[in-house]
Amino acid sequence: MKCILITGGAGFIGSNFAHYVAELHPEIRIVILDKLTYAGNFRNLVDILGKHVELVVGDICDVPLVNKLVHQSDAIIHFAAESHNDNSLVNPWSFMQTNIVGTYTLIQAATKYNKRFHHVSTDEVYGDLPLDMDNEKFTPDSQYRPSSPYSASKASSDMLVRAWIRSFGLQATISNCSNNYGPYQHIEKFIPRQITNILSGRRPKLYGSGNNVRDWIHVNDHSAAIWDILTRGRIGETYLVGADGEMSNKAVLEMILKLMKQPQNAYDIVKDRPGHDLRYAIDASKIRDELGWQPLYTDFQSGLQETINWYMDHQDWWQMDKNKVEMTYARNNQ
Ligand code: NAD
Ligand code: TDX
Repeated sequence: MKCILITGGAGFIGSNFAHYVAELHPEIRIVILDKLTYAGNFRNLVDILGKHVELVVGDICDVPLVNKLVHQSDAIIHFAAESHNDNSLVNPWSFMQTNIVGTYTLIQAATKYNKRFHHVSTDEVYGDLPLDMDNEKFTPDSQYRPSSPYSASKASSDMLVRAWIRSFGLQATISNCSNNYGPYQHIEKFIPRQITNILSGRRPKLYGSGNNVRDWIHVNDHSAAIWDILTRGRIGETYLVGADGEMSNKAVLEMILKLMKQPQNAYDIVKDRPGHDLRYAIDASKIRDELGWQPLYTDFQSGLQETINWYMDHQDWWQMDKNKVEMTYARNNQ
């Protein structure tokens, strides 16, 4: 591959992936297509932009622009999305537009120019699992049962990619990953919200009982998995990505409080998310067995400490958004 197109590369996971490829393969030209919505940040890329890495500010629903960029690339890695469940419950329209119409626009172009396509998706398409930790996990054969407008729009985009593979021979793979954490994650999301609440003198906010379980993976392990699938995955296949990182929200919050030297009960319980998924858990044996991928960040506590340090060291990155994000949550009693 001489040139890759990364959609959504100014967001959390896309920018981490761009850094990952730029470091590993400086010979590859990287073009990033990003609309720079509230979630995209030009500053996530400043240290790699230059001769080999270019940012094009634009919309994945813009057919002429997408056709031109796809035509020039050898492969497309598609991250761009509206990604926050809570926002999708208030205003679902942009989720339908970007996640469904945007993916459609990209796969039409990738089919037209016969380009390799990797679709980045989420474990949330499978709905949720019972809370019992020893219970079943999601596998590539799990039924699609999305619960929120966000996960329904991501499930729709997966279905489009699958149909284009079968009907038009699109050279595509799909990955469904669990909850990511690490640097550059928007402060609307659970872990950075709590860290920046503490750093700005606010109390952390836990939805409902706090018993809901998420399966955490460090964003660098996700980047490595996507690279392995892109370069060695079987066309037409779906790979589930997860690092056996199941923890309840309450346990994660208590770990953040401990690492930041706060009392264990220094948080507020707030209104629960409507339709709140109980538990996600990934069986990643397919990517482990077939591609030899394995997570390197196996100690969640030290990954979390590194992440806390990043938000402490990059207060200028998040501080200007903090009041606005918290005002939006406050309007929703969260
Ligand atoms: P994010 O919200 O941080 O970033 C999304 C990026 O897409 C932003 O830079 C934004 O500007 C851009 N974008 C939005 N609409 C666009 C449009 N119409 N055209 C061009 N660019 C647009 O999201 P993230 O957390 O980095 O997630 C990236 C992808 O990974 C998403 O597809 C998401 O569904 C998937 N995913 C996320 C997680 C997670 O834990 N965050 C887990 C599994 C899968
Ligand atoms: O303040 C909060 N308090 C709280 O208890 C917030 C923001 C969240 N929560 C809970 C809700 C969830 O159970 O924490 C958990 C994680 O919440 P989010 O960070 O909003 O993530 P989630 O809804 O699990 O979805 C994430 O993982 C899958 C990403 O945002 C999605 O893009 C990805 O597909």
